[in-house]
Amino acid sequence: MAKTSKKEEKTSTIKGNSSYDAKDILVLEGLEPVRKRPGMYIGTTGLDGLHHLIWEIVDNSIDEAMAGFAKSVTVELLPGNQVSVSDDGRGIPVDTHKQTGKSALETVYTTLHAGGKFESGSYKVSSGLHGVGASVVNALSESLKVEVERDGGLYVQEYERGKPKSKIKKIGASKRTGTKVTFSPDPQIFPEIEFNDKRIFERLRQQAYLTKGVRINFFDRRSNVPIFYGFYFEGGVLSFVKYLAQKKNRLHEDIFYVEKEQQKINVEVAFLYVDDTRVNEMSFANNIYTPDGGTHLTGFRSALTRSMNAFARSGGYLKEKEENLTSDDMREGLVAIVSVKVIDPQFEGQTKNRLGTTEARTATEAVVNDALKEFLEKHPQEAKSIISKVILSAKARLAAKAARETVLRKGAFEGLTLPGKLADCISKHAEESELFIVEGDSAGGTAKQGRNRHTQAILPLRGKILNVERARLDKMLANTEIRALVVAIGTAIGEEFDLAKLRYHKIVIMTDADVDGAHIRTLLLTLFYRHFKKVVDGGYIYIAQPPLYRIQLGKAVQYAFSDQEKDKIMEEMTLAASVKTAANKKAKGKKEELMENEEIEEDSSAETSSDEGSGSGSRRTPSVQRYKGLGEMNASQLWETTMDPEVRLMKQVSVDDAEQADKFFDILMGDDVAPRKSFIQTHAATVQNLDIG
Ligand code: 28G
Repeated sequence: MAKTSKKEEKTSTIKGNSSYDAKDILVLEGLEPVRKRPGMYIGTTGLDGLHHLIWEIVDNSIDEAMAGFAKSVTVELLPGNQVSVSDDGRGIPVDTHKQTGKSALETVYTTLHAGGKFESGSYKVSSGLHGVGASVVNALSESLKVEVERDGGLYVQEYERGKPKSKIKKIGASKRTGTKVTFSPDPQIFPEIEFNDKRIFERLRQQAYLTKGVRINFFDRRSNVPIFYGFYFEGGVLSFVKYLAQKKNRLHEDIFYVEKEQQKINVEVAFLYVDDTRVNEMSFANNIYTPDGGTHLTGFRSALTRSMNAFARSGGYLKEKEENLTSDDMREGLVAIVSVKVIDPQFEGQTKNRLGTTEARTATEAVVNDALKEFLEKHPQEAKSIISKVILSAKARLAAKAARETVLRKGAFEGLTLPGKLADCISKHAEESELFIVEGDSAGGTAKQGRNRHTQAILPLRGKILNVERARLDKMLANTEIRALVVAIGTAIGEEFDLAKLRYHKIVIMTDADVDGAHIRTLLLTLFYRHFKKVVDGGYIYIAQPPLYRIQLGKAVQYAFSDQEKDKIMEEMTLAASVKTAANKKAKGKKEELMENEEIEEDSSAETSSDEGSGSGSRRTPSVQRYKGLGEMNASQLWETTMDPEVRLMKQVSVDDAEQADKFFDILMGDDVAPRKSFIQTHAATVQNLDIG
């Protein structure tokens, strides 16, 4: 293609017509610039841009649906990189315009930005962010065919690289109406042409949620076995929220939903709370995703905050002296869709990912305020669940704030020497050093004796801290023992945190297998999660796995880490013993054997003393000891079962584990006894080794 100046580009298509002024020239620009700089119109000529062609055409069908004329849209991928899109709307007008000598259809498909952005005062998807129009798709297709059914006829016009092959023709009769566009992207423009069916049908699914009542079909007919997806959602964004929350635990049954027009803006919002700390909030303007939010999202958030605070106050959930719940408090576990449709949306920001239209804020805020007030009044169960969740988030926020203010002052941990209770390791290399945080002074003493003092350090923590402090996190950091731990870790805390200063690359929590042990573990994990997240992220935190049972037969000793394992070991040992018994039968009398059989221990929970060194060496029944705490092990037992790197089991703590602990922290450690009790009861079955008695 010959190089042309900008001026020439603009005027090149307005042949023989001198009555247009500059403004019209822009409107009636030809398609050459599109083929010259496709990136300007569709972003890239990579796979993004390729798929963009489909979105452009589909958007036109969706617009015809939103205008109330099309009921269904069908997208088909055909062999030979052809795509076809059809709708059952009115059909693009085909009659020839007197002045231009062209049909509306041809004008739409051969001129840039034709048609105007908000001609009939209706909402349009296609006027949105990219809204470059069908002519751009035409320009970038090696072939494109438009079929229109309207006014009793079937009309067709074909193009090559944006140029009509002939005038529009009526090729038959039809009683139906609608538009069908079939095109194949130009390989001269797109280096790679490979449509991704998943990408297409996920987008269509989203569009179907956002255009309720419209059916969107997708066929992939590229191979012998066609793939079909059909989307139709009567519930609109309510269905969308249901879909997003599908695999989550809902905190309440009924989903909030409103759809209303206000100040010529259509507002559609649905939300639900799930048992999660993350937010899943998506906003759309004219069916276009706005990842950076904007005025509509701001409006939604302020309505949510305002309504919830009003309800929490009037319902007595918030005391007079307590401060308002914040917008952030509302977000944990929220699954929400905010969708607005405005006549002339303004997108802002570098990437135009944010809605700027001011009226969208007031409209969304007003619509959600009214509807939410009513929802909370009519759904007391929902209201209670939501408010409780939000208040829990607020409490966590206040606790964290208090902790920052009181304990995390600059230099609060500066210049502190290593705590006296720490039995440090000899090595100064963090990579090989391990810190065992041990529950209780007595187990601490045992661990000190049993350890490899070259690489293993021991820090005993008194279990008492729990009962004394009833550990709020802020108070927790004020506790001398916890401060000792913080100093021992070496990274400092808050603003001064420095992972490079971590003194041990394994920090091992070693607690008893009972309720107190579980509490201390939760407390420590929460501490690490909230204040040493990078240490958790780095995989430096571990949980020791001490055995639950010691099983002995004669001089043979085995350890079991679960009830199942204990049963298996018992069985194996007994079997081995009976083999031995059979061999012994010949040597010893039958009477003795019978006597010994009566000693078989069945009850695993009964504590028995082992007969180590009883001298006979021929006992044939294992004895079982259940460890209630680390203190019941001697130093060598603790080493060989729990601390020896060669044989020990240790669980590396993931961020998810720590996040779970953080979630349960307030329940387990908080002042309210009732929720803690019910939590322990409901989770007892899932928590291993939890000794409630
Ligand atoms: C199948 C693939 C993509 C479409 C229509 C329907 C009308 C239309 C489309 O008109 C031109 C200019 C201003 C009115 C509008 C039909 C009014 C009356 C339409 C589509 C005409 C655009 N009858 N369906 N365009 N305006 N579907 N699907 O492109 O004056 S585009």
